[in-house]
Amino acid sequence: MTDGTLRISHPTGLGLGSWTNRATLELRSASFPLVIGATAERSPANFTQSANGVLKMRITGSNCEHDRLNARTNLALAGTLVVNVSGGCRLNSGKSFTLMSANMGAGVPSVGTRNGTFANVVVIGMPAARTLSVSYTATSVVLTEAAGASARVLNIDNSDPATIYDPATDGVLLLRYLLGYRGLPLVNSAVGIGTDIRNATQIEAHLATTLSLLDVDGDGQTLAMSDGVMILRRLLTPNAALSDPVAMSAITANAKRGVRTDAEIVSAIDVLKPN
Ligand SMILES: [Ca+2]
Ligand SMILES: [Ca+2]
Repeated sequence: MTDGTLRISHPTGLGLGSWTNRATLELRSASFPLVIGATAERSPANFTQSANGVLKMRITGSNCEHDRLNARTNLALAGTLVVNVSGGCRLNSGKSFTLMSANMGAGVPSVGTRNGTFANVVVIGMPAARTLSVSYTATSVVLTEAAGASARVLNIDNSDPATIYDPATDGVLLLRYLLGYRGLPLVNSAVGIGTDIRNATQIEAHLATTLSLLDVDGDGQTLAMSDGVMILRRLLTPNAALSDPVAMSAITANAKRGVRTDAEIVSAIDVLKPN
């Protein structure tokens, strides 16, 4: 598969052989795992995702059921995994979810492994005070939910709550930094008020260490006129709902690069500004 989006809800909907995803594959089968290769077959059946592939899975409903993708032989992973938590699922008890498994075949060859990892994992719909992180075993991909907010990356000046995520300070600091300003020109008239406020050197260090997280459209670069502009727009419209496509598209208009959807980009921004 090389283009477009394929939504799939039948457990054997991809047939009996190997499958390579170079586009967008969206699972809709929380009741049954999507199986790559029937277990009774004896030839290898692998699932491969290339660097430009996007795999979308859900954790959904009041019981937090989740999509699964099982390969009879190998999983070879790259590209992007998008996990959407929705449908009344409340994650607050340290649950873990095995989203993908290799080596699920009973036939020969019976040894399959998981190889590679996703370059980007985007989680949409988590409460601000919880995190969902990905880990890998020799044969599987696991998401584990835990307490603890992600870091307040977008409180760039480390100001007090009144200006915690403020377009006129944090937003301006980010844009100036990405445009190359350092020292006094970086911080001039753009720092808020707080007991542990950062100076220019500390702001530069904070942004240098979090730069990859600020690549909110996931194209591999953190740029002023794409990531910086979209983050600034989100700081200006913090209450626009992820479910409002018009508002989401206003945030990303003429700025986004890469393959993420508008809501995925804004979700990636929101992760950086927990309450
Ligand atoms: Ca701030
Ligand atoms: Ca980017």
